[in-house]
Amino acid sequence: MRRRKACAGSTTLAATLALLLVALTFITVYLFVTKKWWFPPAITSFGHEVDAQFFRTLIITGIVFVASQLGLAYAVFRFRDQGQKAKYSEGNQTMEVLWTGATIVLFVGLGIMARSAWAEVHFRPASPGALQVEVTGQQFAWNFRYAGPDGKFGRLKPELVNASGGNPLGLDPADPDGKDDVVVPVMAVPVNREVELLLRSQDVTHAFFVRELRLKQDTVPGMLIRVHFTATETGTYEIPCAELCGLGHYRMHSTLTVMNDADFQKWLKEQAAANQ
Ligand SMILES: [Cu+2]
Repeated sequence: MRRRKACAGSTTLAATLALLLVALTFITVYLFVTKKWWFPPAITSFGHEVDAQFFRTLIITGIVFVASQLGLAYAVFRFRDQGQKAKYSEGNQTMEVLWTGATIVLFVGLGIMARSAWAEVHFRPASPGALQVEVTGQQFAWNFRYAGPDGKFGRLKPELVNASGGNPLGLDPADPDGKDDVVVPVMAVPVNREVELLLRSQDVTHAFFVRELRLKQDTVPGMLIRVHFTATETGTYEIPCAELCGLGHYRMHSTLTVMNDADFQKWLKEQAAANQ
């Protein structure tokens, strides 16, 4: 039986493909190392922990990515068509056990390292002195409610919801606790003070997201979800809705302004006056 001759074309093709893989690998690494497109700086201690976790994950997956892409480039060239017969391989059980074991160790290890940051936001309740802000998502707007000087949120009645009539949350005028509640379409919080968000939705699932807080939490109809944070930098940050919630989803966003305490008290008083 005559063997097929090696053809020069396959060497050129394999070398080109291998070089392309090497080039793509280095371009990708370059983009990450130079931080060409990157997150805005975090403004909470939780945010710094998230970034540290992201960095750990990036280093580990980055090493695996580079090694596997270079390995693939090597294999593409080394095992190119040279007229040889394909060989059947049973695989290598030791290697399979090794890389499955390594993957388990890496994933479980990363999970263990992140657990305190996760627990900090989701399992530890906010401290008693935290400022409470109720956040309500609806198609396609955010509304924020502050309890006012009495520190108590008034009762809401779904049948009283009337956005065009100035009562987007359905505040019950008969409840004295709600008299001083302040409802606004933008959010402000004092810097360096813990803030507890009470997340609600009036219709479908939305998601409260502020990149600089590194905080993203769904708002779910029928549920009251609590998260908390302490912002350490003043500034204005965007609050987009991060859950595809309908045709107007793209325009559902608001702003979070972190201000010093005096400015915040003044802002809250102005909003209260405008609410009357
Ligand atoms: Cu939404």
